[in-house]
Amino acid sequence: MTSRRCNLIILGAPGAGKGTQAQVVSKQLGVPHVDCGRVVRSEVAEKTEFGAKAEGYMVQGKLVPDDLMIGIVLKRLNRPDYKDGFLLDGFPRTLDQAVKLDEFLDDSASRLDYVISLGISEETAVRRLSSRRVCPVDGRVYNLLTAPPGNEDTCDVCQNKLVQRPDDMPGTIIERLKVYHEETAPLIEYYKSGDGFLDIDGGGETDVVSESIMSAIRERGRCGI
Ligand code: G5P
Ligand code: MG
Repeated sequence: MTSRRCNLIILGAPGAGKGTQAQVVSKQLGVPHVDCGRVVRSEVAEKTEFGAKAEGYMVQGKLVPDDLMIGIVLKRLNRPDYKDGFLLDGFPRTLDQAVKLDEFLDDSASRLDYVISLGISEETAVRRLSSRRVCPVDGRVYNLLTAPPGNEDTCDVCQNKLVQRPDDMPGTIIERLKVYHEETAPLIEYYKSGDGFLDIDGGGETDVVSESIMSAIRERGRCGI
């Protein structure tokens, strides 16, 4: 049984900035980032058995069933690269997933050090997702309005043509926000009485939001900073 040094989750609606902010926090704390949406997209692209089962849910903006998702995420967290901790982006998203994560942490004599909850308005979510573009090769995320690539529609790093995620089409964005409110938003209640709960306004400029998160973490002083 190993006790992990630092475990975090980041919660928020589609477009709240989970992936963007998780990268900053992961780098600052030296904790690996698990982007659960990216895990699902890779499995779909690689045509694995999991990917074949998950694809239909994802393209419709629905959640992948709990049993599938819990299995794949917990299996990953058992890998040696997560032995010192993790930053989970996009898990848990249902009460059942949260309970299973708690059991997993109990079994390894660990706990959640921080729950970062990013709040944004629905209007901001729709605007951000409609203007998001991603690199299909390295997964880098851009925004046509606020974080555009240097050169038209290509990735700054690998020069591949940027694409729009299939679930960033207008009808699917609305469905994802509905699913978020019904299934994931109740987790705020589940976590908010814990002393590692960080209620962050995610609606500002990217750097301002990053600083709000990092200063809240520095204030509590866990995870070695
Ligand atoms: P995903 O991929 O986890 P969502 O819907 O939870 O999908 P998404 O869309 O990835 O979340 P995000 O990560 O919160 O959004 O946002 P982001 O990509 O960082 O930023 C969005 C845009 O805003 C970008 O253009 C960025 O530049 C800009 N931006 C970011 N931060 C800021 C900021 O602070 N300020 C400003 N001004 N701009 C910013 O999951 C996909 C699917 O996988 C399945 C489901 O089907 C799901 O729909 N799935 C699961 N199913 C069941 N259970 C789970 N646990 C699952 N996990 C994934
Ligand atoms: Mg994301």
